[in-house]
Amino acid sequence: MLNLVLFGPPGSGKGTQSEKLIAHYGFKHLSTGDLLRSEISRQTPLGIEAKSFMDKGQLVPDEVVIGMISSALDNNPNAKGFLFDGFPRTEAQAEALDKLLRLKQAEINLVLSLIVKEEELVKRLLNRGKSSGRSDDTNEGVVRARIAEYHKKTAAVADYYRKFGKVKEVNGEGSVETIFNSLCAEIEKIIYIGQ
Ligand code: B4P
Repeated sequence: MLNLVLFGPPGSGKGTQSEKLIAHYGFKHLSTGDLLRSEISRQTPLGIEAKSFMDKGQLVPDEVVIGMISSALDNNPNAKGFLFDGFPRTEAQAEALDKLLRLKQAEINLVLSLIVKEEELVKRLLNRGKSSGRSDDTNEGVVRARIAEYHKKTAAVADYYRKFGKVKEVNGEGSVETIFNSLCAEIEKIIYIGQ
């Protein structure tokens, strides 16, 4: 079982690249952003609570997203590997994920960290906001708050995995195809080592 984290600031291309990686490798895709937006569209109590944080550009509380991921892991007992997209976003989430995977005799094998400059992130997200209908993409103040939240709480997650030598940085600027090829090259290295 190969488990990957696709890591990076908001707008770095995690969602975009995840789609291509799951199509290519057959991982089970777990995006906390998608799971939360699904709860919001169904107007569940969890979704209503999450929306109040997301609309301000803040992270949703750890216990909410950890609970969601725990259920998603239990609901996919036969997955041959997971691609975590947008999770973990805090050190507490990273520790919780390690514990959940350990129960399944599994671990995170690789963290792919997309590197993109801040002005490019803002440009991409506001651009997506014109057509996506995502309320957190339309207001520049909220977009910048999300990036600030990333620096305050999420960047440290890479340091957590760095201690275990699991992080590979990949340039997240350029064409979607070029970035995809760079990500695949890193994945192939560990698939090869694992054989
Ligand atoms: P997410 O849904 O995870 O999304 P994101 O960080 O905004 O974007 P992503 O990096 O996936 O960007 P994408 O590929 O789409 O989070 C949304 C919110 O949910 C968070 O702010 C938070 O409130 C909450 N949340 C989620 N997970 C949480 C957790 N674990 N804990 C607490 N809260 C959580 O790309 C963005 C745009 O760039 C797209 O329009 C795309 O077309 C474009 N793009 C992509 N690659 C490009 C390239 N190479 N060149 C040009 N444009 C590109």
